[in-house]
Amino acid sequence: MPAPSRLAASVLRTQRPLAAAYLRAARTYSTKEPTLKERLVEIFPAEIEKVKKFKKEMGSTVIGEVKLEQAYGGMRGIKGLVWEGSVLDADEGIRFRGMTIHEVQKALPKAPGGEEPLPEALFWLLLTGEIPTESQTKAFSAELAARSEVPQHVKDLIDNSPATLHPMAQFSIAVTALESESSFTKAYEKGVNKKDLWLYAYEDSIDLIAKLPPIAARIYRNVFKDGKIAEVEADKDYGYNLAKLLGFSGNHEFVELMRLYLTIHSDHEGGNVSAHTTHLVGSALSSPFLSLSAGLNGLAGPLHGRANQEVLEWLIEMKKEIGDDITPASIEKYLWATLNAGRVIPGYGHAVLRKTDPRYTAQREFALKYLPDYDLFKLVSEIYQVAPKVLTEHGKTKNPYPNVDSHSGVLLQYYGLTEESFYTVLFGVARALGVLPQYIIDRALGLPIERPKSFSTEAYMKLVGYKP
Ligand code: HAX
Repeated sequence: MPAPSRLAASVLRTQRPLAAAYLRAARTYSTKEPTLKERLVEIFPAEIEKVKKFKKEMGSTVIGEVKLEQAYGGMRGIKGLVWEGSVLDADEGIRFRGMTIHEVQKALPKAPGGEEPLPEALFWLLLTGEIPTESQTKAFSAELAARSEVPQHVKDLIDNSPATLHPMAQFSIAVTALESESSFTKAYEKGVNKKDLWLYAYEDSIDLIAKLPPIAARIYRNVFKDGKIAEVEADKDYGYNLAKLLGFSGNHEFVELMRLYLTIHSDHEGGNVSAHTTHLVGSALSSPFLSLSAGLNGLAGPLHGRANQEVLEWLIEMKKEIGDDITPASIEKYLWATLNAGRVIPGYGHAVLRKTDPRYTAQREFALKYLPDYDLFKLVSEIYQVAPKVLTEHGKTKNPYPNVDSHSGVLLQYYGLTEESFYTVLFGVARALGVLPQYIIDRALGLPIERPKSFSTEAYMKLVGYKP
């Protein structure tokens, strides 16, 4: 077994006896290079110091102003969160640790024979700011596979859920029930030093991520198939195993789609409902299991992650309505009918973005490569030509362009994953890879419980000197 680096070893010896036990376990999967946990032990002390110094020297600097309308407007644009993994630019889209989606697609390690990035490598990048080597990624994939066993009581909960219970509700229940495994909660109950909490946050987060594919697949196989689930392969990557467990083993293109899908759906800075909720609930020192399940409940909303299901249902309705007469004029008519019925065009608009979502573009490029002639893809492409104009004329939405959810369902349909009420569960698996790195960082930085200030309308009126 290779030894941990000298710095990691000394930190472990002097500060964190508990970490040594974890490190031994992690080394089982290790290569000659440091494991993810070893890197964190090396990186975090300097990061913590950096933030401490920054806060001390610049803490009283004013970073923005808040208008009354923002209090009533979903707090849009208020700078009040710290999120290390990604930053969203209104025009350019998401950057993961400073890298665009294209750069990430190029730079992250791939599976043998694969061209898409490995999502577990993205998790590493989001957490550390570093790109893991191929062998580090391989060791990390193996660690996730090794930790994937789901406790029997969680399996029973899923198996006993009625097929009529939405897959996202089943998913959230299962993740909540994993709380029984939480080393974080147990450590807290034993009175662990606050400085050590991140170690338990890390362990829980890795366990949780590892168990998501079998949990998601169990829900899918129970609700839509024969309830039988394949085994995780110990030497395969995360996306491969997810595809296999869902029942798409041997379909290389679908495996590639899962790798891309999980990567691009992972993180979208900290203010979106699922990320913010996970972060908020975590600030009360609820475990990663309880925090992520809260975030998943937010993701299940139709204005957020469930939009991918809504898009598919809306496309199917549209196809029924307009039949083979797919022309710009017939699409425009259908778009107006949706808007005039007081509904939103699902998959269009965004709270921050003001251009086409690069996650939409990444999926479009995948479709152009593998399924350029698929009729639903062509329909999505036709809508893309018409919807921005219609939404602009409609005059309400600040962003008339498509978001991530506009495209994902079509790709899944093509490969035979046709049950759209399952789509948000896949989004949830991906979102865990984005929000749990921040959960771990939050505990390492010792961030306090979140508590913004609220006022009643009466109190706001008084505050701004308004007399009705
Ligand atoms: N179709 C019709 N109207 C839309 C619209 C759309 N796609 N997008 C926004 N609008 C409307 C809003 O409902 C709002 O109307 P009211 O003034 O009557 O309330 C108005 O335009 C201004 O909204 P906005 O400031 O442009 O957008 P918000 O920041 O309030 O909301 C949403 C952002 C994504 C929720 C919104 O664009 C929407 O509802 N889109 C459709 C649902 C969707 O695709 N959601 C997924 C978004 C991506 C994501 O989070 N994925 O998980």
